[in-house]
Amino acid sequence: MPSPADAATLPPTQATNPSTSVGSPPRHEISLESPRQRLEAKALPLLKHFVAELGSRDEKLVLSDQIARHLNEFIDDHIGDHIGDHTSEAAAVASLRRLLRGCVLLLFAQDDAYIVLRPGVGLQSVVRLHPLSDRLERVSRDEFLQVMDASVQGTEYASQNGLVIDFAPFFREFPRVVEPQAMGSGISILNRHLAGQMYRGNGTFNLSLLEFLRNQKLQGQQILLNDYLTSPEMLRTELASLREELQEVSSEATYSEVAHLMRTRGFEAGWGCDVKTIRETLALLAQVTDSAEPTTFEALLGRMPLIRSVVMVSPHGWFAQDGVLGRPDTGGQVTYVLDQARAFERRINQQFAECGVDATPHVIILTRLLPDADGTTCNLPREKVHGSENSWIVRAPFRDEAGEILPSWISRFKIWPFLEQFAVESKQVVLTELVGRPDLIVGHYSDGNLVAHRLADDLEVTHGACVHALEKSKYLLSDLHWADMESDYHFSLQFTADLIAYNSADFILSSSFREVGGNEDGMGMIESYDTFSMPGLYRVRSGLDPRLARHNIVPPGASEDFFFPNTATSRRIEGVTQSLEERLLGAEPGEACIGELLDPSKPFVFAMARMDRIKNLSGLVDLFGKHPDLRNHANLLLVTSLNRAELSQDAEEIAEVNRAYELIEQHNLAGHFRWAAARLDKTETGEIYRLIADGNGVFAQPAFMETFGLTVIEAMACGTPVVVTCFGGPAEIVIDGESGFVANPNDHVAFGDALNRIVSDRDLWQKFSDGGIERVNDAFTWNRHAEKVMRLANVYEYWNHLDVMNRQALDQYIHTLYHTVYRPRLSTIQGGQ
Ligand code: UDP
Ligand code: LCN
Repeated sequence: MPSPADAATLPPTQATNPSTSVGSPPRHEISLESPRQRLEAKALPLLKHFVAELGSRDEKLVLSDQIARHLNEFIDDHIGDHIGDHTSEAAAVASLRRLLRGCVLLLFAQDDAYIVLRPGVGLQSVVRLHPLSDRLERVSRDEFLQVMDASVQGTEYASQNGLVIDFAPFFREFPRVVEPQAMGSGISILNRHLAGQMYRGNGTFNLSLLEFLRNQKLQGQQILLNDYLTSPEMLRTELASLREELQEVSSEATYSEVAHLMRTRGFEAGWGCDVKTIRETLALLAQVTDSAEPTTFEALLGRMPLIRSVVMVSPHGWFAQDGVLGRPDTGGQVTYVLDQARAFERRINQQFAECGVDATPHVIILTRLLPDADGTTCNLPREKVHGSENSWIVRAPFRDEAGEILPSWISRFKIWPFLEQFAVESKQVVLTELVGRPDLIVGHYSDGNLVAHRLADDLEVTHGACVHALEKSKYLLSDLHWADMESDYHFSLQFTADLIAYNSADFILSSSFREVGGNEDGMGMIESYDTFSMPGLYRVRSGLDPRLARHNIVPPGASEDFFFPNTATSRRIEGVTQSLEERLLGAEPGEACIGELLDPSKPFVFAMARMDRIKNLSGLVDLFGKHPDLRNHANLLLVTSLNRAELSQDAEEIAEVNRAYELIEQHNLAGHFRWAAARLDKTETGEIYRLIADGNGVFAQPAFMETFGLTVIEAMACGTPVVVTCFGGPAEIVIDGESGFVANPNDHVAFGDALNRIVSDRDLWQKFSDGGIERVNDAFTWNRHAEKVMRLANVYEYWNHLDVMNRQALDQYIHTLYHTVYRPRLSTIQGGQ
């Protein structure tokens, strides 16, 4: 199976050309120029030379990491020695490096080379270079997609027109992020744009605001404004009088003491629990009616108690609170969703208390019911979320065509045929559970968001979409060579579902830049859906644009109940500490562990992840085994849900377990490693990180690609220094050299050196331990996450209510794709096999 680590080309697919054609909106071209792209004259011969060398390697398609590697070699081989002496040559090299920084791919077609450049974060632009030409020519998206198809299907097939998908026309008026660092603040930008636009529109803004605030009910009770206020002028007058009257009342007086006074002026509950808060909120309202200033408007809407019930959708994998993490398809998303549910409930409760309304939040996690639950609670239709007052896991089954319930777990790649019926059944479950419609639906990952889309569409509720680790950029050329991978992965369904669900969502939540538009050196996950082709199925001229102001980076946290510093000794539970020490860290391997330790007092290099290829734990075994100093200073500890291939039904997991065994033997690691098969609960997980910190050990996250990486913030919160992959979210979490090290897991020596430096230098260890705790406290907390999501949801709810997006055409296009592309492909999966 290809992974981002193997930079190899794959054989061409035999797919046929599409015969269907859904009306594609008007053609558009990219227009992305930047100074970085304007190649200085001197660099062109250098680029030509470089491209010619790459071309001579007989590979039609060269991908980003190969390009970066070959470029370094090329510069070392041909130029290296002269750079210092010749400034113009140095300038040309610098210019070439700038031009090719983050370059996505290079495709050779006849004499031409097509180069996908990244003129900025989240931006791509295609140029063509002919050996006899003295300039780079811009290439349209359509032409490029055809050339890509031709590389797989041959020119004749590729030149026959097929289905083209293009979402750009629907978002033409939608604001875009210009500065890369603003990429995480989509809704604020949208808010600024719309508020300004509406305010200019002759009082429309104030009228809409009045109607919106008069429309709000909470558990059947009118809140915010009542019908006494019939015009924006009246709102202003009564607001001014009320504010004056409240100046006469003590700030400590409660809402109920002034409720009557407020009601006579048209104001209901929801403005604050006491007069001090009510005055603040009314001051915001007065400012907003005066100027629609977007930040004040966002602050005002953020305070409103508009959301009481939330449905979160996460169907795949094993969703439960205990004994599931580490099973196939079951990892960070489960941790994330459970913590997010608790955080939402806390935040809504807090907001209700601050606003002075008497209501109870209700949060539902909608997932799949698994009758063959293998000792877990996945067979229970309803389960309360630990540590919550009114948050529930609610399960609905998957059914086959005959309506029979599917008993067992099936891979996330094969669940597509069951989701439509799951959504239908879930709708009833949700309506019964909540006794009405939810206020917000939050989908998770591809399948969760497809179901969330169906529900939100049906129930007319705001849909926030959390992305998580989508597959498209995890598997090399998963679009171009989809047909070869189809029987295992069914990417034709998944990528279509992603286009449908993420385009229809009202706002999109990501955890890192990597999940959206990437960084200067590499493409983002959403960005990978912008322009792509699945030869024989469709071409996507514009799928998901990472620069649209719909993307919001709101990182998650690590639960403070479990992930606290090892120095907080009074919070640690002695029994848990002892049992973990005996089972996992002693000289003799405990139950389900392998590997004796010659010297268990050495610090541990610790890793905990699923045995997926992309997590690269076998790479960690390899680099540890090859690093004599590191072996000398430390032991290796792996905690994974299993360490015996025969217990797995997952092909990828089996291969990875086998590979780890081969490497253990090859490097003769006996005496230096421990491999524990364990499904730790959250208390134990927190404690194992702390035990590693007690012994001055280090946590390693060597994945080939990680979109966020919850284990990284968990380890840091516990005071365990970390060495993390440079590919993806972990590199955004860790400030290299301050709160840990960021290293390239393909560079075994460098990664091993980073680990070794920490375990052999006590001062550095301490610096990273303190730095990690500080970093998590500053940037990764669930309270901040929930506060922000609720604010976004309120702001979006407002714009949604006004229908400023005029979504009708977009919705129709999405329905057409669902019925003419997505649904017909379901028949390619037989009975979930
Ligand atoms: N985890 C666990 N046991 C395992 C592997 C993982 O408890 O054997 C937990 C880990 O503590 C974290 C989550 O699963 O909360 C993994 O999340 P992460 O974001 O690091 O990776 P993912 O599995 O989502 O790719
Ligand atoms: C999936 C992943 O692979 C991780 O990188 C994330 O941390 C997790 O989901 C939660 O979003």
